[in-house]
Amino acid sequence: MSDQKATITDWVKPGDKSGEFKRQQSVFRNFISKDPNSEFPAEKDRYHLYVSYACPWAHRTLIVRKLKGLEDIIGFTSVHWHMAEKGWRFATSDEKLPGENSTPDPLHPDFTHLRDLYFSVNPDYEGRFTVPTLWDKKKNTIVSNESAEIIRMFYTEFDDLIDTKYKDVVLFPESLQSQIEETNEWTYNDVNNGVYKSGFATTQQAYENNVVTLFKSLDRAEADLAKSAGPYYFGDKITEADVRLYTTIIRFDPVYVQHFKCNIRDIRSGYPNLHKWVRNLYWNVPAFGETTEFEHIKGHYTKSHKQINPFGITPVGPVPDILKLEEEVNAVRK
Ligand SMILES: N[C@@H](CCC(=O)N[C@@H](CS)C(=O)NCC(=O)O)C(=O)O
Repeated sequence: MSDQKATITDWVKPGDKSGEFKRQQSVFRNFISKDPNSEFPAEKDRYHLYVSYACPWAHRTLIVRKLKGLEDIIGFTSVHWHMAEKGWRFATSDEKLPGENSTPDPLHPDFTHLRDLYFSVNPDYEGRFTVPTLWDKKKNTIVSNESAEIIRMFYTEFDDLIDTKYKDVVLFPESLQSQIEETNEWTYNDVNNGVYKSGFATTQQAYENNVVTLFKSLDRAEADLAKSAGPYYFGDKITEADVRLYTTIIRFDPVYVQHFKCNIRDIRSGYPNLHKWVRNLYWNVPAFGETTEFEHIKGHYTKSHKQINPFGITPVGPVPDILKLEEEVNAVRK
């Protein structure tokens, strides 16, 4: 045990000799339900989602909210992209940030930081103040701060309140559930979290172990996409596998390649199938493209992680953040 006290920006625990970043478990794990007698029943305008456009976990929830047509049912606020000693903060009323709803907290005008929300529920809260946070306006409490579970609630529990066309959006179809779960296992550990484990490592060994595993799993995703019978991970319908992989791949070239040293290859010149897949989602599916805010993404990582980038200089490239559908980098152009 170390007697050094960890602060919010210590990504590897002080005294941990492995140099490995270990992500904490989320603390609030309640579920919204269709059942009107449940503790958190699905209702219009009862729940509010706090996100950061920068954060890949929160990004999942924004994508699913739109895919399922929940825009009028669940409101949201994005925090400012800059995270400092007190964690995420809300934008102030004089700040103009790109992206819908990057505003002060509309529900608690005196809250300056996301942590205020957590402390209002539990003044002794000792966990991390993470996005996404799903808030219940009736009970004034946090329903969940675990994106993997929030998206699953959105898949089904509001189905009685939405149009048939959105009810028919099935992101976790029974016939694919075991394959999706199996894919989640390695995309979560090696890819979604793998970029963080590479970038936050404080020893050469921890970095190399994680970055090599990350690229092996990207190779696997590339091979799977080559075999897919349609434009999406499992054929011609979007599923959870697309949502979960997208939020890392869209950040890969603009941020992870240089900031987290994930540079064995990049997506645009090294992974033709992933590149085609991610561009199709970004340019052709509004739930993906319209929830992607590169200014938040680039600003957040490069200016918040001072151990990695002490001067907070944001690299200009790559230009552009994402290529158009038919464009290719020189190395790939035929
Ligand atoms: N398991 C959580 C992870 C969420 C998470 O780690 N979010 C990051 C932003 S990308 C965060 O808010 N970090 C703040 C902190 O750890 O202090 C989920 O998937 O919802």
